[in-house]
Amino acid sequence: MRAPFIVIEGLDRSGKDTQSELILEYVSSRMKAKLIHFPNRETTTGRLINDYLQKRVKLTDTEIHNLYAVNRREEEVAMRHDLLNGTALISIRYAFSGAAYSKAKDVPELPLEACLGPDRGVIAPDTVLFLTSRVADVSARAGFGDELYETSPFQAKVAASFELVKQESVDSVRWVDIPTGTIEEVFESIKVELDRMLADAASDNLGPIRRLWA
Ligand code: NYM
Repeated sequence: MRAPFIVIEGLDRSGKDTQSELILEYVSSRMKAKLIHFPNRETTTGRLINDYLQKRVKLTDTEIHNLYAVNRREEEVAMRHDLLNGTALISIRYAFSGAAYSKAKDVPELPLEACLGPDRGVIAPDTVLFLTSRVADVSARAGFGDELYETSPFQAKVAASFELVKQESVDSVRWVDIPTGTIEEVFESIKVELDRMLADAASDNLGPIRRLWA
């Protein structure tokens, strides 16, 4: 049985970590499941990304954009293996963040096509759960501002670019905008999607692994 691949996306401090733990617990009660997170800060590329985000090293916008994409490609073999061997994957962020954050920088060298380019053909998730949120709410959360990109004007641009990325994605993935609410309310909306996916997985209806934006 091919296992489902679920991506959770949203602005910084939008609740992805909290919801992904609930998703992991729920999915794990039905099948093997793993939580992954991009950027994976444990690898060589991830350590460099971490230094960039912590403002310890400077990289050009194109360099960091490509580095994020390489950081995802590094996991592809392991991800494919898990999905084909019945382990569901829940990923906090994926190529959608990759394109949205770089597009939000609004620099001439990164038009939308260049933002999507390095991730074309990566493993497509079955569903993208996009946590909608208001910039005013995320910017009021604890820790906001610690890393590069965590400013209200930039997050507003990221929200707008996620809309563009969504338009590019709806043909190849199921994109679900999750309305804001309490932790429990948000998870209730997510659970509807999980139930649908788990039912598809159980009846072997997920189909073969697809490629994103390809
Ligand atoms: N980010 C994340 C990108 O700019 N491009 C990407 O491809 C990915 C995966 O990294 N502000 C940004 C979004 C976040 C930052 O992510 C670190 P997190 O989930 O806060 O560790």
